[in-house]
Amino acid sequence: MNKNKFMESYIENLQRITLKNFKDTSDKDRYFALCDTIMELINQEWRNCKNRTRKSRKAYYFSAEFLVGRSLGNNLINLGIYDEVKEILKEIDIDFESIENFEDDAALGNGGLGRLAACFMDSAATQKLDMYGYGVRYREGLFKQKIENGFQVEEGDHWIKDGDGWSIRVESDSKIVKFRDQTVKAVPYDMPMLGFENEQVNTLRLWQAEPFEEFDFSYFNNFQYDKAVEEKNRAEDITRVLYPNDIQREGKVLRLKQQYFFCSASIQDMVAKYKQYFQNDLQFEEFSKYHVIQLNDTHPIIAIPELIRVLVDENSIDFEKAVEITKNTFAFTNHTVLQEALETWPKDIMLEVCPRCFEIIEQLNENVVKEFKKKGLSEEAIDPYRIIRFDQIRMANLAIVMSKSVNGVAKLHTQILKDDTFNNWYKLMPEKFNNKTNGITPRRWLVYSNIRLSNFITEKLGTGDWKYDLTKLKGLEKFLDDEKTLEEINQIKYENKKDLAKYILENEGISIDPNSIFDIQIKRIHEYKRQHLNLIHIINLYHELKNNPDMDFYPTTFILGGKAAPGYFRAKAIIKLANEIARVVNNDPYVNDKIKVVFVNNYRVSYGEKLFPAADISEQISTAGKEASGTGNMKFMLNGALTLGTYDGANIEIFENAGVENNYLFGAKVEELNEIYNSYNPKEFYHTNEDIKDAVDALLSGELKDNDSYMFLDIYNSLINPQGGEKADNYFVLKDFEDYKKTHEKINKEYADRLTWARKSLKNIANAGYFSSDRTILEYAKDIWKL
Ligand code: NBG
Repeated sequence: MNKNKFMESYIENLQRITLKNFKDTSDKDRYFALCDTIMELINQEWRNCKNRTRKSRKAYYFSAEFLVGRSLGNNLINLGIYDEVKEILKEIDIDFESIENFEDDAALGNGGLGRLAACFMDSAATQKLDMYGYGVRYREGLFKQKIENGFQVEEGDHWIKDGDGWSIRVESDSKIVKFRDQTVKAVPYDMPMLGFENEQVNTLRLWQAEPFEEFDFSYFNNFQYDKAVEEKNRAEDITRVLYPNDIQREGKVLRLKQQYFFCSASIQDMVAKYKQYFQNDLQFEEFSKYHVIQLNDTHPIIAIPELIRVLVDENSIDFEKAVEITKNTFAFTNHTVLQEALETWPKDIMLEVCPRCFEIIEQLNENVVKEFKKKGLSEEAIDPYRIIRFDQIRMANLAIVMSKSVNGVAKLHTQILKDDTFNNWYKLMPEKFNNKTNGITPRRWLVYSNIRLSNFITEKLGTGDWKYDLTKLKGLEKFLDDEKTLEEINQIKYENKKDLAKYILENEGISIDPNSIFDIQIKRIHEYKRQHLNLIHIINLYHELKNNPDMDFYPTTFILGGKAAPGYFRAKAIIKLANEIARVVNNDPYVNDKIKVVFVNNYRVSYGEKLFPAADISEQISTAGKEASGTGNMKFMLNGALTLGTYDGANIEIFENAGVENNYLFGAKVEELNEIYNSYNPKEFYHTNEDIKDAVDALLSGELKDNDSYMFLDIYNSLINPQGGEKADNYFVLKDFEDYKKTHEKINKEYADRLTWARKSLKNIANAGYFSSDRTILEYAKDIWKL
């Protein structure tokens, strides 16, 4: 990059877009001008990539969520000009951090599933894989979380209200999407996805819904202005909001409309391009040779009948042949074993949204039934395989029959899919099933967000090659017994903790001590993730410290963060509980120098970038068998935190790679939980374990106040009183409590030996290479996509 040229065009852009003199421009102006300048810089390579890949085999990642976060810093890192641009800005007296903070997170996802899609985009480009992302351009990203009086309050997140510096509207590629009762225009916005220091620029294409005709002038001329605007609103409604549910599904017409909307537009886009570039294959003989579609969970499965529809109805392909093409095109990833997330759609809703797709699904269902009868299965034996049953369309079944590959996202998860969730299918078609353990991009989650550690690693290894091949971190193991290195590791962590403490003071108004242990649990709030296990442990510890002030104890700061789905009462109760514990503990002068509790407000990607580098302990305490993989666990590990975790999801692989002795494993395993499932009685634990009783009783003793919301009673009941068909303590919180507490005590003792701790930390960093999403994406490319 030519520095002078960059500075010149930056200032020129700034003045052009604002019509102001340089010194009068605001941070917002400066931010958007910088986006423009960077977009100009990559324009040529982006076009080259688009042109070069017209006729190449590509993977298409279909996802209802892409949790991109902020783009400025990451793009500069990937372009390799982060430091230079910072310097240039400094020369003209612009503070990079303040314009960086101007950028709103593109929160187009709920949690891990959406963030995984974003990490995959980064890794695919970095590995020079031609992967195209297709999704939805929500006007409102995930809600903003405010905490009022300890309660979560949701606020709108109109993330593009000031503009969108990172997208290009490609009007000419617009598509028409037809619903039973409505026809809308799908307009693509393309975001460049930059590879790390290479020439690859892939595209993330997000569709926005707009009215097919801007205004109905007949209404307008009749002075019925409301009616004229109505259609416009009805169209725009489709991409107005991201459904704020993580794991749970929403059985709403609008939700299915959203799914069909982006899938239909994307399929039409692919077919139109194919016809344009492969004019001599109007029979689509080779369509699946050039396309593979990876379905990110159940949300985009409607793309399957849509491809058949477009081939059959619009291109006169035989139905059976269209089915064959489709089967060779799709692959499906499952992201959870929780039943509440496996989508099913009632027939009437599907008829209301996309009747033709329903017809096609009916036919596919008949095919399945016929085929299985031929195999000699009885009507009853066929039931689990039916795509439609009791007028419910079972999307996962549809995806499994129609895909050439079905994968889980961590070893244990895939095993559970085979043994349990999809066991019926696995027995018939074992060859389809495979595992792809998740990963994270080291560019965002280390190079960008933890500059100190990143520079240190490069210095130690003598090269920055590890940024392209994260397994090279293994080279750090030669410093395991080098005291100076270990001290440096501790020093870096300390500096990061100081930064976080400052940020937390500014944002949460709580002062925390960077010399204390930073114990962090950040993720969506859900019972299976067991934030309440963490919280009742804190209550018990607090009581213990009060009763025994001279107890040997290493000061600890417990940090929690995460959003609750707005309709999930118990998750919101957990947030209130966290804030209430924080209020009581932080205001108690008798324990104050020993424990602090912080619930960070509005946890999101950009907050995570500050939290992961500063953690000593990574809390990964889900009930064994329930967390499909987790990816936050990997971000912590890569940044040198030790995992306090159950034998669940990718934790297991973290223990395998870094050594269980360098982490803290606790809790019951899946097999044990399966065994005791029917006989489990949490009351036994409550009555026989004083610590449990002490902590659980505190929920109702009046010491903690839920402002008459009955939230703490709800948590209490969920733990020990079976209600309304639901078993008590479904997630085995009380069962695992004692082991959790003991493990915390062990951590507290061992932390004091700072060098031994640093050695464990280094062990984790050195073995985090496996968890790069570069590795994951290369596995998809090799095993499933054959790219
Ligand atoms: C989530 C799982 C996580 C996993 C991510 C990414 C859904 C449906 N699933 O454990 O809960 O890490 O997917 O695979 O959001």
